[in-house]
Amino acid sequence: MPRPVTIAAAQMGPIRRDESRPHVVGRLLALLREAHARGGELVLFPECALTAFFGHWWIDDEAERDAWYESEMPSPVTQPLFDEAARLRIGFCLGYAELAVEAGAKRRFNSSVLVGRDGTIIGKYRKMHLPGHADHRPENPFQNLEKRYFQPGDLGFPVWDAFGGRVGMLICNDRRWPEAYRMLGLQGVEAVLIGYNTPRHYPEYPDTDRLADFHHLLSLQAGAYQNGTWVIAAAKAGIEEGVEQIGSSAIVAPSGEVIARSSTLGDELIIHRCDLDLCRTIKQGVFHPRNRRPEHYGLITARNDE
Ligand code: CDV
Repeated sequence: MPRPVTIAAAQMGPIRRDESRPHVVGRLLALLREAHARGGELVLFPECALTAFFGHWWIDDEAERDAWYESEMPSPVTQPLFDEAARLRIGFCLGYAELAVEAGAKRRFNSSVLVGRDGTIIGKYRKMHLPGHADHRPENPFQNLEKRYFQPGDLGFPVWDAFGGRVGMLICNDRRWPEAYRMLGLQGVEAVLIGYNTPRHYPEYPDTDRLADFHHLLSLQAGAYQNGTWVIAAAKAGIEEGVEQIGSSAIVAPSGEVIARSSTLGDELIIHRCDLDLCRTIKQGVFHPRNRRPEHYGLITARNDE
């Protein structure tokens, strides 16, 4: 029995450093409405979708830094997105920088929420794999300060029964790690939603610059096929405050085939009617659990280096 759910990846072009959140929310609303007009039931927005990717520059002052995070979700600024989603009966996944106060201490995460068609939050994920560095590297053309600005996620790799199937979230760098998909795959995930900001240039290893789109798609396609799941990925693309970021937002089938791919570096919606039942062929076929040998995989969690 087919189990179709129409999912959109809402790629965004760059966000200016001085662009206000209400203006950005206006852009998200336009993409949400387009998704609805094209039959969408669930829309994926990028990682840290409400502002420019501030991890690319050094900020000394704590108050100035904190202004880049959201201390509530929804907030008065993001509430219109939740209200419109509920009115249109369309769900969404939104990435944002989260400032939480837990046990009296400030904690900062690179997070995303999954929101149902009634506009209420179904679940939250906090990015586990933080790339980059914590030290100041002013000699680089731009910095990647995720290790300074965020803590690793502490919510594990949850999945939720939603939109007629089983849904999980990853954020950007997570998509390069087989273990991240595996954690979701072992819980029967059928759709993995991934927002990202991926600079084309890797200051420390520029040899890989020419391969940025290839490695991105390779990671999505492998994750999809090896776990028998749909993978949907939405970029923040284009030249943002001098940093060139890849596009290639994509919808990948459980077969590993790219079914839809963005063709610009701006705000652009791609959409597909994803049959969740296609996951079964791959999960039960070549990757049937009886063929797994978890008793021999201990090294994966016991060791971190070669
Ligand atoms: N936001 C990210 O996690 N970006 C990384 C880059 C810095 C390598 C990525 O994996 O795309």
